[in-house]
Amino acid sequence: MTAKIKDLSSFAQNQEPDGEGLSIGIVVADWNPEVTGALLEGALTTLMDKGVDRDDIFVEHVPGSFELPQAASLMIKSTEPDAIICLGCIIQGETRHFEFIAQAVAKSSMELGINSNVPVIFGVLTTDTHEQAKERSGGKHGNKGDEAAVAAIRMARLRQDLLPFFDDFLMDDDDGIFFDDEDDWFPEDDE
Ligand code: RBF
Repeated sequence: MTAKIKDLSSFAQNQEPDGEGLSIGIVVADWNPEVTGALLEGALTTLMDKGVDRDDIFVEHVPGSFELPQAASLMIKSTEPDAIICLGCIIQGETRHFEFIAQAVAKSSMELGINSNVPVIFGVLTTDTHEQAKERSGGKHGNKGDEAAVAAIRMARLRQDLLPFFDDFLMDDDDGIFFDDEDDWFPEDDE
């Protein structure tokens, strides 16, 4: 009998995300609130469906998407979640700031995740029209808040699986998981 070989992605897809015991932060932008409110609703419902306790979900609101990475950073420091979700809605037709805001938020969110080692999930809609945003926040294209919740659980589990192997590198007595400086990546041999 030939063993069925599964690659990592098929393995992950076949597994039901299990959120039990996780703590998740959500930062949500209040610009286009009917859209971001629906994203938040979707994220909360899915997190709880997958076993995350409501008491372990921390929600903070910010004025607009531009503020999401800053708030996510503050939340990582204060509540030390297993993952954090950024929810926002940037509509091209409404602003010539579109490219600046969208690119800044995407880049900063990714950098925050890499530098803090807490997964940061990008749940920011960037659409041409308000209609397209509605379709992706509980309309015919689903709810991207749901997808962000599943991504957060999967990345939190990945982090939990891999972090123990790197404890010596990642843990710092004063600052928890944060690096003080680049040398922490390559500690000198004591001898
Ligand atoms: N924030 C959003 O989340 N989505 C937007 O579509 C959006 N459009 C904006 C358009 C303009 C002209 C300005 C000045 C701000 C906009 N913002 C938007 C708000 C922005 O993310 C931020 O909250 C403010 O610029 C304050 O830093």
